[in-house]
Amino acid sequence: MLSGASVSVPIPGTLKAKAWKTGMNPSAVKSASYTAKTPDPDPDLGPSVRANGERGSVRVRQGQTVAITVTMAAGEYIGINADWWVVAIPSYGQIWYYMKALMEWVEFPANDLSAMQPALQGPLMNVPESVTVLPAMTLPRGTYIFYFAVDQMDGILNYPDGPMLVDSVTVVVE
Ligand SMILES: [Ca+2]
Repeated sequence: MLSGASVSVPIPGTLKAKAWKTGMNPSAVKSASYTAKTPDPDPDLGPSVRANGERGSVRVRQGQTVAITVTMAAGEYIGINADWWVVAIPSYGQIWYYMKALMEWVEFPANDLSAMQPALQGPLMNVPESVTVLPAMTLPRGTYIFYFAVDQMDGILNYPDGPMLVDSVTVVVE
């Protein structure tokens, strides 16, 4: 992730992220606490996820639709093989969701990160035009966090040890 960025993660603790390049040693570990939801300081690098076109935190009233889109700016990581992850975590219940393929969501038991599969496996590339991962739909009242992340291509989520580039958007349905 980006130095100095704060992100929301479902598990309390410290998120560690390392930059990586093929054939190079990982860079120094960068740690960030994520109690505060501050905007990404460099929105032009890495994955970005938006709700109704907005980053960070979005509020809608019940009955209003929510659409989730993603973009990617690969920057210096372009061409590096990666797992691409899209995950939705509701604040209620015991079911979370990951995107298995474009707009194909699969539910899994909350907190069981090993149950997830990447949405895509392949080299990091620039995706400047928004790609819809959740078409506009109404959601039950509650809070939802949508994550878009990339990490080393090994089929598993490299959390919490990284390296990982991640962005999230929080949706509050009132
Ligand atoms: Ca991985």
